[in-house]
Amino acid sequence: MSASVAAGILKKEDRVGGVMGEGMDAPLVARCRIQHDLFMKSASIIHLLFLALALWARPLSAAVPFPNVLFILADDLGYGDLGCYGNPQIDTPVLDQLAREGARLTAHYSPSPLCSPARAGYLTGRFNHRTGAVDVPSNRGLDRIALSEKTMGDYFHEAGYATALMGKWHNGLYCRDYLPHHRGFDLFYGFANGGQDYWKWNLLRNDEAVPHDGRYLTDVLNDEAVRFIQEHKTKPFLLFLAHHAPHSPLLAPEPLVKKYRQRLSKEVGDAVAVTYAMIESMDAGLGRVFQSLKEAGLWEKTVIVFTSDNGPVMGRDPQLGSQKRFNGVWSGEKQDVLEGGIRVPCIVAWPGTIPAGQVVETPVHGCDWLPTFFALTGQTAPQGAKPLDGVDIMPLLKGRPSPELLERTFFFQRNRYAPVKHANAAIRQGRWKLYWPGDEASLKKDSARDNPSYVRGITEPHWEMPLDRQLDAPTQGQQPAPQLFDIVADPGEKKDLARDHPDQVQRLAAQHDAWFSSVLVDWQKSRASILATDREYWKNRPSPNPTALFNDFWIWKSAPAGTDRDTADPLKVFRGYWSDSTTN
Ligand SMILES: [Ca+2]
Repeated sequence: MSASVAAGILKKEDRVGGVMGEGMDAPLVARCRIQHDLFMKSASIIHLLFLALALWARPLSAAVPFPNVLFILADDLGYGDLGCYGNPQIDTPVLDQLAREGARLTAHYSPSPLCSPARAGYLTGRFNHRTGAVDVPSNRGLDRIALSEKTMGDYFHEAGYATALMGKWHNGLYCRDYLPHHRGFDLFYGFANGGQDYWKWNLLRNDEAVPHDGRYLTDVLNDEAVRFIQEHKTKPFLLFLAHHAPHSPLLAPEPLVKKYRQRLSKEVGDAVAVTYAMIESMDAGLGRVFQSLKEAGLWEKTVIVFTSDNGPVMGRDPQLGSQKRFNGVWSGEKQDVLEGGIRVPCIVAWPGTIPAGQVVETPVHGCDWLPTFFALTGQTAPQGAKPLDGVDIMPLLKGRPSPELLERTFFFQRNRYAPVKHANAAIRQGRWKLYWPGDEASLKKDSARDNPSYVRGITEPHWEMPLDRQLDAPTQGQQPAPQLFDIVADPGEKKDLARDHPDQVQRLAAQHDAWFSSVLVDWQKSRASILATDREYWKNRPSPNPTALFNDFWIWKSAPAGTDRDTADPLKVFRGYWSDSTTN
């Protein structure tokens, strides 16, 4: 999408205008008419007739003036991981049914192929670079959304909604000001880092530690969602349910694992069996969440979106082996801006308002959800809110595709640490996609320096440490030539057409470069803001003792062979990890 589109997303006509979608059944037509026509300034006789019919067919929902929002985000769940997206081996009956009752999107793009930046896009409705979140290392602050940004929580809190974020955050760990309950969410029930043990989890309920109690993490989050819904039967709410499944560590209830071990061939292996068990477990729990909406009388008063932050991991799990599995026709996986990394399942349901059984092929971007949801409130954006990069797509979901949406321009770029223009970058416009592969230098991970921030959080209670203020300069090896794909004729991105269409290459490259320059300026501002707030945060707090923190830390397993844990200095073993934070 272009910057010019961005500014106008909350126009009233976008959310209330409308023509009848063809192929809709009579009750749905009536309900859509209620939504549209109530706001019409002048109604024709035909309109009035339709309105009368609609009112006769179904009374208006007077108790809840605008709908609840339930946004469900899975973690590392790929396009091919649900039955309704063609997976022949997995059982996901609840989400398959949700798709039958709503819309199944076949060209839904996550803002980024990686956890933190993808979430930043979903949460702010802005390209992730602008927010500061471009990578995952919490110890470097690269996962953070700058405090100058407004989140979905801020928008809905100020609109009078009850707001909650449950599950994985991964958009700021070390400075408490960056946690969800300081970012517009009344309730944070989850974990702030990128990974968590599914049995020995350690959660936060706002500032209170919640120790594990024997339940499976996925069940814990669904239980909490049910509780939240039961407590908010009369007040509109935004519930951002960020499931950790099926992200590693790969752990699932044994009976389900056993079922998939028996179902899958030996060649597929245990890692996939466990992954599918994790997904089915989530699916079953979501069935309980949906049932609680029905029992509370909120089923037709709640917009539900289910999607994922990025594509599947297809590498090797250290214990369970290959994670390679079905992912539709797409190339690439998590971290890639090839379709397999960014095109993720997305089901949208609002029973009675969004026509059931739709398959939406128009490209949709993860930044669209905030403007789409918020337009339903009829409120103005919070003070200090910045222009959004997404647009309100509710008209599309109600059955009104538009040429403008079909031709929108989407941008993706993801490398390690500081953003590099032509590293793992892509622009899609209509049927064309221009793609720059990532090179080894810009994608290389400094594991010794980065891993402790993830690994520690998996098994340990939450902990604080200063931000690593050092950031390596952008690195890129030989700049790869861009490849051009006709994404409609060649969805698997196999045939490079760059030589046949140099004009398209030049045109799209120019648009990408202009976009990158724009978001890079915003990233630099956000980065400076994040460093400044961190410096202020730690000014009057004691620095943690690194030796104590690293004592008995299982990241020692990744130390070089021959390292004596009892005598080695962790600061030297994990060189650079603490950076200048220990001397400031
Ligand atoms: Ca993820």
